[in-house]
Amino acid sequence: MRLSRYFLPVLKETPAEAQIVSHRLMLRAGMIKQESAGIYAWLPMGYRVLRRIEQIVHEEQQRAGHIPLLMPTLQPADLWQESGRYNAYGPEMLRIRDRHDRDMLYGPTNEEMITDIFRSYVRSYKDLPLTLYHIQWKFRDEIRPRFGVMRGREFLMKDGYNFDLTREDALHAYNRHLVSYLRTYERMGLQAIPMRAESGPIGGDDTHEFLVLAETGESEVFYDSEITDLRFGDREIDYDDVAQCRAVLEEFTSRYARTDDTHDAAVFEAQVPEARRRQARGIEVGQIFYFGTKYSEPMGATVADADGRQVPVHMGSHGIGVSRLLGALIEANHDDAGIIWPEGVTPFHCGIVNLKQGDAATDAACDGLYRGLVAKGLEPLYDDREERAGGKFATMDLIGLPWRITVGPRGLKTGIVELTSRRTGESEELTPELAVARVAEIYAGL
Ligand code: 5CA
Repeated sequence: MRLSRYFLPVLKETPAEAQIVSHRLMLRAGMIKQESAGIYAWLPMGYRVLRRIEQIVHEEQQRAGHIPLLMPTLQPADLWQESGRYNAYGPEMLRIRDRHDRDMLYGPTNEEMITDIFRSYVRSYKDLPLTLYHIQWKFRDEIRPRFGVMRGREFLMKDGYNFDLTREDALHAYNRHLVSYLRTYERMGLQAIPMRAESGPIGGDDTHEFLVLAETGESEVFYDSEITDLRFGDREIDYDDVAQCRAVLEEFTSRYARTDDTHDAAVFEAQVPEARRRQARGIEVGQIFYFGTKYSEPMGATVADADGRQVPVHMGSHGIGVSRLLGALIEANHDDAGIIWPEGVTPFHCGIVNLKQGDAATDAACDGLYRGLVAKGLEPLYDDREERAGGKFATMDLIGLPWRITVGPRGLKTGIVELTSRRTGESEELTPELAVARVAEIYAGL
């Protein structure tokens, strides 16, 4: 993409309404525009990152054997009356009446609808296990939408639902989700710690939230500092292997880590030596639930078991805050000059800065770099505007591409360009061919 032809409305001033750094940077970097409290338009740069995050979520869900579908944003109220949540959900639910006076709602989550889909088609235990998921916009009329996409009213969520014959099978699905989430967040360059939590309006007894530690986080958390040393890494996992998935759950959840809803000071003190006790704040980027037959029983989602008896299926639901992740990623990756995207989610792989636009040699070298990067399957952003070098650097730093190649007449005289890491600020002088090869190598494993 050439910046002169792109739509990147960066702001010079710091927007006064934004209280936290990720919100400020998303507005300044031209990623989002507020249309109403807690409702945002995703401008091209923000939309690119959103799509990248979605892509990682899709890949990791499907790797775990979960099947994508797409349910609508608008739902009939009838389904929620069956589960008893239509009245229980309260003012967070946006209720709508259509022209035929039918009660509808903008879905805050999809347990009822997926249960309805399941009961419409599935009859036998032989069709289990089954996990269906989608990535779809949700609406919750939050009393205090704030911090930009972090607590929106309209937000993008991945929500997945497992259907199993027994409690044990459903607990395996729970563990499988936990493993897939660890992989998902790590691929984005984030550490998200599973913590014991409250289930709230979704229901059920077993639930973990995934928290990214950050001072601006809305949740108060208590944990054993040893937990921050755990990494899933690139270990192989067989998602059908019950013992293997359970072992990962045990490894990541045996140490004390709880949100304030479930925190118990006495247990904390008994289990964790004082030097390892931590109290901090975190951003909740996902939550997994096991709730058994809470929806399948009232809604009649049953299957015939091996003896021909009709039994309600055991279910759980599992969410990832896809749009909130942009905020969490920026909270965890920025400096005074702007965003620092991890390679896994960056909107463009590499920036190209032409220090002397209109100079035949620098223009030709930039075009060559651009073609070279594209030939390697990468997406560069070429700043080809007639602007001062300082302005170009400031824009690149603000939007946070992890790598930048700078091309100027002085370097070109000796056949050299400069490759700079946004994170460390370190530069290397290389030939254009080697610079392309280096950038391609960096992204090769991602
Ligand atoms: N049905 C279940 C799981 S599929 C569910 O709705 N879970 S949830 O309520 O925990 O939401 C899942 C994730 O969505 C949360 O962990 C959080 O990351 C994100 N989320 C929830 N509310 C908002 C909001 N108002 N703005 C942005 N993200 C949100």
